[in-house]
Amino acid sequence: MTAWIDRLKQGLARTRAGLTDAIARVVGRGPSLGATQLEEIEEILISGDVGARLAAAIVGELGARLRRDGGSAAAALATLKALVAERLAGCERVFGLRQDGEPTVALVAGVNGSGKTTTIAKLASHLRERDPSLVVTLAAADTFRAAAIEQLTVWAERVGADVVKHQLGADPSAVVFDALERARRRGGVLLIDTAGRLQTKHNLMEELKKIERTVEKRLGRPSDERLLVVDATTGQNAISQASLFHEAIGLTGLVLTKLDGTAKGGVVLSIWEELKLPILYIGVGETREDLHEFSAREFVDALFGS
Ligand SMILES: Nc1nc2c(ncn2[C@@H]2O[C@H](COP(=O)(O)OP(=O)(O)O)[C@@H](O)[C@H]2O)c(=O)[nH]1
Ligand SMILES: [Mg+2]
Repeated sequence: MTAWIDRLKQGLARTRAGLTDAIARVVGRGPSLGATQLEEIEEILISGDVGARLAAAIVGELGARLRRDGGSAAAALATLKALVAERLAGCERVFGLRQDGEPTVALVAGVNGSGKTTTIAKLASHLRERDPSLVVTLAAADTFRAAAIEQLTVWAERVGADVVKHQLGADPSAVVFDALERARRRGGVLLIDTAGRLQTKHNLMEELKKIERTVEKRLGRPSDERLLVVDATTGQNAISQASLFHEAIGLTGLVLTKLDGTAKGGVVLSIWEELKLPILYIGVGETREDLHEFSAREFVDALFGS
């Protein structure tokens, strides 16, 4: 656990430097916080991808609380930390496994390069760590690039999962159909890797809908999770992106990747504020240890130092 916190802190170092450390410098300039400093804090929050509306709301509340409590500049950071934690309340949810003997099915979507395949591998590894006897099947439903199928196969071997794949260019729903057969026989969890071509958004969404229909037809129920993998470095675009996917397949939650590669980790806040979709996991690196169940408290601690 401690090791993870250190990893998280290391992963979020850029965000801490860009956001929290910058705010600490503003706060540290004088004994109390004036209007100019509050404005500067708002700008820092916006540049850290907290989103303009939310940044204004947080700073408004910060000013109000400091006036009410007669808080010093020193108290400002603690107040800000508390405010951020309050904003994130309710945004976590764990990935649950079905207990009725049916396979747990998770459809994983997202644009190209967001980290779907890597996240699936990390998730498989994480779930098997939690329960070494868990059977994990991966469906290579990104059939558009040979490299994608290959990448999933390599990961499957590494994390001890089974992979169902067809040839390049095959119908993704046919892959999913076969993978569902396999999962129904073997039980456990089925993670479905999908394509994410941005240039043909319409077809992409239609295809995801078709995959979901295949699941519903085969299992007589929707998939258990429809997760969107979002690259945190995408910035505010991530929100409109997520809305499109949500419209198409009704997302059940998000995974935010690459929080290690950005100073804009504030996007976690704006995504939750705008979409109100739970964040199940965050990725802070490229190895299989770099995925963790999202905890608002740990995130805020890592961001503000504790
Ligand atoms: N730094 C960092 N890189 C990541 C993370 N997640 C994925 N990546 C990298 O992002 C790139 C694209 O990932 P991939 O899983 O192939 O994306 P996909 O196209 O959505 O399947 C790969 O080089 C991954 O190693 C993360 O949390 N942090
Ligand atoms: Mg992929």
